[in-house]
Amino acid sequence: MDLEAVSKRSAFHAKPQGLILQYGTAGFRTNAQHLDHIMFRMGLLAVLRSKQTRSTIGVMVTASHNPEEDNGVKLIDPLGEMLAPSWEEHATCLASAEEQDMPGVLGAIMEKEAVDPQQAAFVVIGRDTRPSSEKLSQSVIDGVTVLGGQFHDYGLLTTPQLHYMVYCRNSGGRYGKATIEGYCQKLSKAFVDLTKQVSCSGDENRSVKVDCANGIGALKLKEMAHYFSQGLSVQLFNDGTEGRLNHLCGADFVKSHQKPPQGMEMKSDERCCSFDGDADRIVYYYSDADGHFHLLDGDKIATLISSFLKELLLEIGESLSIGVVQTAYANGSSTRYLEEVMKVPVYCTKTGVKHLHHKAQEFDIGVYFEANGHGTAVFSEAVEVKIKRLAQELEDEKGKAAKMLVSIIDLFNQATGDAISDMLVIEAILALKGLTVQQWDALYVDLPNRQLKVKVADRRVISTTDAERQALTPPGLQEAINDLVKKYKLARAFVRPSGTEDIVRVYAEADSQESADRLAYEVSLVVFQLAGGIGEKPQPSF
Ligand code: 16G
Ligand code: MG
Repeated sequence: MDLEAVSKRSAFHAKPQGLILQYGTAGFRTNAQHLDHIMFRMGLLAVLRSKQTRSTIGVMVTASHNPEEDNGVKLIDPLGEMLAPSWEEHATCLASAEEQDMPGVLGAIMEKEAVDPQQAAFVVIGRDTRPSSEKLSQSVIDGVTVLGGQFHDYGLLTTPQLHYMVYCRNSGGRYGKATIEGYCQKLSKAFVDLTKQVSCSGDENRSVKVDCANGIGALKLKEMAHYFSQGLSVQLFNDGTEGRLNHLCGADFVKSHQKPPQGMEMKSDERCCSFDGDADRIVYYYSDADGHFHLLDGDKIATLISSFLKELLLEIGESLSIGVVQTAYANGSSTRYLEEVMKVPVYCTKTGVKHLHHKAQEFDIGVYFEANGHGTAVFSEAVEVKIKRLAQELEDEKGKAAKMLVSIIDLFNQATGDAISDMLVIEAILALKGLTVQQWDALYVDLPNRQLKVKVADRRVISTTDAERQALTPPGLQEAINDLVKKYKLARAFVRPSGTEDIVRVYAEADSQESADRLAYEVSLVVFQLAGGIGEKPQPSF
């Protein structure tokens, strides 16, 4: 490998001196102006990872739900999973190295990871619709080619579609064809097969309104719509023809403001959903006859999906284990419902899809969702084989249930959460069970909750344990939170440093909105006091 050529080429993508960025929860993310060198270097790193694993690696250029002027990049590992943690560290080192030190850092990673320079490398690249994404993905390609890697540029893709492509390419075609047609055909065939089972007396009027956050989801849903045009009518809003990406719309906006996006024509009781900017998150909602807004977040989605899967398993009569994985942000009512009413084991992990994904893989069937709408269900390979066999062998109702499970396995993007495939699974389940969005919502009532942000000088002073539910440092903080929580009914609160923004996040829930708001405010005050708050003191907003 010609490190001198790398060095020369790198000069065209020079790192601004002193700029240090971290590979965070979901890769690098910041204002697009600061990312050119990062992109080039991630192209280099993807080649090394590809050589080491002898597999195709993905590089996705996106900043998900962040504002349009931001961008970001993340690497996708061979099975369509997030990059392994030890390589996240390499990514941070490589990205932070000053220009003259960069080739040395590259060499050190190769040595540490025993990368064979002679091994071939293949990298696939995708990007979202941000104005900056095309140029930045060219910088990734520049990095790949200077190290002699081969590549395929898919151009515009949702993040989950690139995960799917990577998984397909590394599983010898078993998972599907690594093309957009392959993706559309796989999902639409499974959706059509599944919804064939809907009895005619069910809800005939199957249509859903989708807020696409003015992002890539709109383009990809348009490409797909004709594949399932008969089964479901999908009406797109915020499709990118006018508004700005993620501006006052999208899943993150709807979830955090608990109100409908701009640009969506909502009539009472109509089923609506929002994707985020790269289409890996989805939340549902409707507005009732009195004009009240009702949000069905990732927790409600996990409940719907896991209860349906449990019913199918009961029908088939196979004792397969099913588990639900959540984070500390899961609404307390959802956890209680899953454990006490549905009798499904529930586990809590740290925030970030990779943590949930790994835990979910411990079960025969693992359903994981973050409250923000990011999730999927994963089936172990052995379970998939077994269910496919049962679908052929079993007859009558048992056979029907096994066939439905096969379709669900095909519908879920098992590599990662995927708003398109989640939407199709949800729409199919609602149709099969004849449920309206109101009936689904009524499974349990969310506890009122509030999230706040606090600015501190260094958010690393806060460390947590117990899946982020308890603060270890600074001293006294957890005790102070415990004392505040005791003042309210059905209350819970926790704080954690954000992995994507330079702030500390506060979460509180309680029996009333007023109590949740008060508790969140009081917790932000103790964070400000004990964890080095900067700027203006938190103010009550109630
Ligand atoms: C990233 C994560 C998401 C998590 C969020 C938390 C992935 C693909 N995405 O967007 O799962 O909920 O970060 O952000 O892992 P925070 O650390 O700023 O709260
Ligand atoms: Mg996203």
